[in-house]
Amino acid sequence: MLGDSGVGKTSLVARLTNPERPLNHDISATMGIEFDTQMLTTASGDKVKAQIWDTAGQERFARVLLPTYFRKAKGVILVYDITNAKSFESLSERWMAQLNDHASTDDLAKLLVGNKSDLEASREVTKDKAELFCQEYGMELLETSAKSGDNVLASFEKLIGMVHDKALKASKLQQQKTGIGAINSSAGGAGGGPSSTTASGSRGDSGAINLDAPGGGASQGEACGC
Ligand code: G3D
Ligand code: MG
Repeated sequence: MLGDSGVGKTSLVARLTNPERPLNHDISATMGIEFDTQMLTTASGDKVKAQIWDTAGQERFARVLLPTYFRKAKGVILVYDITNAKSFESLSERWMAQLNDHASTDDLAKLLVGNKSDLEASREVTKDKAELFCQEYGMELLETSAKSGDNVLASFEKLIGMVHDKALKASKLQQQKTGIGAINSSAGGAGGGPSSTTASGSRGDSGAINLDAPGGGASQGEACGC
């Protein structure tokens, strides 16, 4: 999950993983990076265990921590707030630049999400403008509301579907080369990554990296996320 502070990244993940939990729960500002796992179903009916990394927008965390995760990520949801033009501008000025610098963008599935669609009266970013951005960067757009729940599940399922398709294609290629099939595209990632296509795993595992713990970031950095 990438995007400026306050656009609703944490609320979107919370709505997905705990649909019954109200918006203003006790996760004020995300510190560094936190993760949740969630079983999701692709359009083709496959079950995928997604590991979702929720980033904090603060500059000092972004500079130090994010590059490690960008390199491991299989997919990214870029979030802006439809009532905040600045948060949309940050996508091209900041977040896309960071992604291009640090992520293996060819392999990365990307989805643009305009959040807070329930606040239509305060809209500052038109859908047309967002569609243009999507055309430029080759991604799709969904408008969501973490408050009402509108399109939240659809967004995560869309991204995970793209990640899953890429993993299957890579697996088929691998199979052609070696004669052995392996769907898991997260080789080297401890515990599997967001593209892990196993149907096992529990819902709701979650954790937070202790930024003060020596080596904490490095060990968690072995997992990958979106
Ligand atoms: P972030 O993780 O991107 O920093 P948060 O953003 O999830 O912490 O959300 C920032 C604020 O926006 C929160 O309000 C949250 O309740 C609100 N918010 C998130 N999504 C929506 C939405 O879809 N609609 C509306 N109306 N509000 C939303 P507070 O008041 O706690 O700062
Ligand atoms: Mg947050």
